[in-house]
Amino acid sequence: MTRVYIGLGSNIEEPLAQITQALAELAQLPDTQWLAQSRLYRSKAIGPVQPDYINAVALLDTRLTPLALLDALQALEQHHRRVRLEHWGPRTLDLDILLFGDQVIASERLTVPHPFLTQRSFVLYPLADISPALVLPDGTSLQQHLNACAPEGLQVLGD
Ligand code: A4P
Ligand code: MG
Repeated sequence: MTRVYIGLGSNIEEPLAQITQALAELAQLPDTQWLAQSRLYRSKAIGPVQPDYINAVALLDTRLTPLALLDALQALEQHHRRVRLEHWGPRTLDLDILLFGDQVIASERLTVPHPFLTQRSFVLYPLADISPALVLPDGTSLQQHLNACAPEGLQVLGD
């Protein structure tokens, strides 16, 4: 089993419902065990002008290979009728593999750790909810990236 962190994001068509449903669906993936989820966050969009996002991170234990997991996540995105219009543009559901154990992957379909992980507060803060002592495959700590990334435009839902 490998521990994987999945980043979830949605900013159109009832984002809160999209994320809540996607978290339940992740718990149902084959050969996969649900471990934990972060709080839910509202975040200012990075990229073109578009509505705020709801973001969260889930931690799973899986026997799937990285590509099989990516296939499963893309099937879930399709199920949420995601339409790809514009790079970094609005989406009903975006599921990113943030970390796959300690693996470093650079293939055509997959870059792991996710290339923008260390620069995005809407990924770093939810990760810290689950695993504050996390160390990335390159040996850097989550805490040092948090220290360099203010939680600007980031709000815990319910606060
Ligand atoms: N791919 C490569 N590596 C990965 C990975 N680690 N996880 C490939 C998942 N997919 C990965 O993705 C394009 C291709 O990336 C996939 O086919 C897969 O093979 P996509 O989601 O279809 O394309 P995209 O939307 O153009 O890019 P991407 O990478 O999803 O964008 P990001 O970086 O996820 O940014 N602002 C806020 N506040 N919150 C957000 O969640 N999200 C984005 C999207 C922009 N701004 C945001 C947010
Ligand atoms: Mg994506």
